[in-house]
Amino acid sequence: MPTEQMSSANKPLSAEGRTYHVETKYGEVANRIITVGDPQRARMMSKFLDKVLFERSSHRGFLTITGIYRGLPVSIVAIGMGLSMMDFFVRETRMVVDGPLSIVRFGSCGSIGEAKTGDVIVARSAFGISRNFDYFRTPSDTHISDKPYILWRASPADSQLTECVKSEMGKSIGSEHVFEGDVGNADSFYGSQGRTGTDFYDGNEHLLRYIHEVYPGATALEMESHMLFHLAEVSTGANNDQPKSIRAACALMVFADRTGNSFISPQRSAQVIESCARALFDSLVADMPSQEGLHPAEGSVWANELAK
Ligand code: R1P
Ligand code: URA
Repeated sequence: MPTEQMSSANKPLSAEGRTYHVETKYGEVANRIITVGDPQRARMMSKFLDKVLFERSSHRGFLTITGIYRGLPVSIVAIGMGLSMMDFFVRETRMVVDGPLSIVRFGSCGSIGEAKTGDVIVARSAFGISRNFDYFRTPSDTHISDKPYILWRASPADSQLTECVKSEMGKSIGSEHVFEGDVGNADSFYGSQGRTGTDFYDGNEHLLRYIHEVYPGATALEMESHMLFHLAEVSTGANNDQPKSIRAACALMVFADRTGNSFISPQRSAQVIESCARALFDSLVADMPSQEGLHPAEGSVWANELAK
């Protein structure tokens, strides 16, 4: 068990030891995690757990569900949308779980490659796409870049976890529906994903072409994966002496076909979630098949289950 946790400005915790935004504490979150954007997706996926042991909705919109899948503790965390929510989730979850964390993001995306709506894209790496605010000043100020959007260098997905996700996903929905590629993590659904309109000046008419020039393997656009992979890349061990205590992968359902200009129906997206749920849990179990040495059975919501 962890030593007594103190609340501070650096690390605000409730009297019960819950983190400030996600509102979980030691023993409530498993080392194997599926993270999604939409809480409804999290609830749909929780039906595939053998047993649900814990559920909490935080005042900031995070939903954590922990249960048992094939005899092992697994959590599903719905985080909402965007880079900051991923940052809150990864950092605050790291605060309350000891040992290695395997995190698979199961999100939605727009395809800028061959994948069509209903297909799944597994991320090889993820890069950031940020709006260059200074470019839009009058007169424009180009001290960071003379382009309206900044493309950050890619962070890799964990190769072992990604192989597990790809293989389980292929078994479940057919390998012809599983694509692999680099994912662009934009800071907006609109401007920095190259969606055009007349309400705002976004300077993004050539953005998709620029993305393909810089990242020829770019296949998907979404809003969280680069932050997840980046934090995994800079994660440190329990005593700050073992790098990369977090390993991460990402599977994205194609909701928008940006080439064919179509969007998935709610019925079809529900079907895709149902078809992928088991594959995602199975990939976490294949990646981390035993509970030996993992963070505490004692005092955790799964303690009694594992003792059976
Ligand atoms: C935008 O509609 C949201 O969908 C994608 C984007 O990353 C963004 O969060 O992912 P989720 O479906 O997981 O939320
Ligand atoms: N999510 C995104 O961020 N972009 C899309 O086009 C679809 C889902």
